[in-house]
Amino acid sequence: MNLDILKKAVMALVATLSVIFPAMVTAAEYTVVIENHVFVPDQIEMAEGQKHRLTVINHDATPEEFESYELNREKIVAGKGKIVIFLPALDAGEYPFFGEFNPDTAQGRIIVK
Ligand SMILES: [Cu+2]
Repeated sequence: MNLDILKKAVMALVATLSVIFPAMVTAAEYTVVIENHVFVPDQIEMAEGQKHRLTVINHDATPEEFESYELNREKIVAGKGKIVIFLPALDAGEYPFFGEFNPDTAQGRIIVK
């Protein structure tokens, strides 16, 4: 199989997948790390009118809970664990989130523009 045919086959596959799994293909990807009970970064900028996939990686040995009233999300991330939060297209604005187990230090916000 020459490279051109392979390239066309891959493009056709991606086009097919984008029809079957639109969220997988079009969601913008973000990562936030929990370290010493603090979110790094503590501000995440997201674009308006687009779905989002936020990976939360916990470097601490203790569990944390990613929580946001504004985003209507609440999910435990185990010590040294990882979770993925799927978010729909959001209106412009600020969406605070916090770590429910360490709310004094674990504070952050998503800023949608
Ligand atoms: Cu909670």
